[in-house]
Amino acid sequence: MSISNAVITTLPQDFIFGVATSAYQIEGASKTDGRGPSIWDDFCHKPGNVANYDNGDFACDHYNRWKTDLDLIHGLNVDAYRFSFSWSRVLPKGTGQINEKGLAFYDRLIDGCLERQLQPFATLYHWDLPSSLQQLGGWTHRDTAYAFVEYAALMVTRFGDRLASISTFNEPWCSSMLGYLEGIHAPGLKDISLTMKSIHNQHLGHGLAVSQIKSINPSLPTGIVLNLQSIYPGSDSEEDQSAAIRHEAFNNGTFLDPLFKGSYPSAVTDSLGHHLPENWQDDLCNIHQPLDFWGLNFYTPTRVIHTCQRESAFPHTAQIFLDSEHECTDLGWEINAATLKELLIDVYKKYQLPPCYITENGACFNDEPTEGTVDDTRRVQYFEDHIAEIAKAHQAGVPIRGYFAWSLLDNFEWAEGYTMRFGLIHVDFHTQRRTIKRSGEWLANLAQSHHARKNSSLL
Ligand code: IFM
Repeated sequence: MSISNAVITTLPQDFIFGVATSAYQIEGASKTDGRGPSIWDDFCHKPGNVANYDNGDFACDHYNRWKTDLDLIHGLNVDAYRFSFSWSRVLPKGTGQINEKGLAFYDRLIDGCLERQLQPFATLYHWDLPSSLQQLGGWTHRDTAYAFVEYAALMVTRFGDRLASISTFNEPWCSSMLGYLEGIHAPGLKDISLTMKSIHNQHLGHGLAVSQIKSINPSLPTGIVLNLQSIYPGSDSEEDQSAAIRHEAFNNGTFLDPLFKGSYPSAVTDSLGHHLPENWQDDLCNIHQPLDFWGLNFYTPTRVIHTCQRESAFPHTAQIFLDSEHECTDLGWEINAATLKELLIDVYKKYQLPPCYITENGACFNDEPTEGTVDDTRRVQYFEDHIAEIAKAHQAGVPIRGYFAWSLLDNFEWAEGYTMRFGLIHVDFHTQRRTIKRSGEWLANLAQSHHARKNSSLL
């Protein structure tokens, strides 16, 4: 299988390819060299929260294997590596005392990227809040936003001059909706009032951190990563069409509007505004900051219907799955690449946005090695189809600068533990043996062809 030349040549020449990971999902070494606990350590160690009672204590042991893992990334011929910092590794209590050994790890990692010509794309927050901050209320407490600014300042002062970019948050939708509303992610709460507060305080942390980052290092490209939903009504009925509009206001608008317009959607404030922190309006100008880029993480479309159950809260919608009509991944997520292009075009129509990177895209298929190879052709097809749609979106005028495959390695997939595999590289979690899958080889060929095209046009 090979991606057509036509696709490659429609991507801009300075388009970058990369691979992505996050700290808690791969680092392990959860108690090593002074790292403090995070909410995910606490959540995993309570029975019933994570499949098989799995946890990130060892994960992919990347803390010890970073050098050979960077060699593997280099071997994939990609331009960039997107990773996240573990807040509690560098500030074990979230604020105050700095852990130099934790900073030294990221020093080694970033220098290791640069030695291998990999652009380091760092994310400050990929869900692993230091436990001490959760004890004070976590994201429901305004002080967590201020603690986040202190952490951002520390990281940018130390590393800003060696990073290719910094993102404040990865998928704040997940931290708040899955962590505070659905209770399936840390900290495991189910409360709409706490959810709205957690959303607002993350926004505030983002906005204040962006100003701080820019005052320390004005030339460091700064952005945020969102998992926007590509939303479709489950039927043609008027009820379901209105449901889709409400679902979009709640799940996308609550994030896009404050960040890029300086307001919340009125449908959201009319129904849920009383749950926002007092005087929330005064924060909007701090939240709405100019950004150099934003990242979109995309996996699957969302189909919704109206729900009239009496206990249902705004937006009064329920998600449905059309698994009989579309192929699905091993996590049951519908595969539908065209919906990525539609989302990109739609969101640029509705908002004034800076250029975008696809900061995550990938699929869960649990293929295992046979005779030393992992033949994950379904993942290759998934990547091909999605990159082809990205090229179409680019041709339609969407400013897309790059694509990061999720993920470099099979890793700790949150509530699914180690049961669900997204890697380009297979990990045997008993031996930590890495096996490059067919999708890894495919990405290496794609990135190489893209470089060849770039180089030939320079001749
Ligand atoms: O593994 C996650 C990642 O941490 C955030 N985005 C979605 C991925 C797949 O579920």
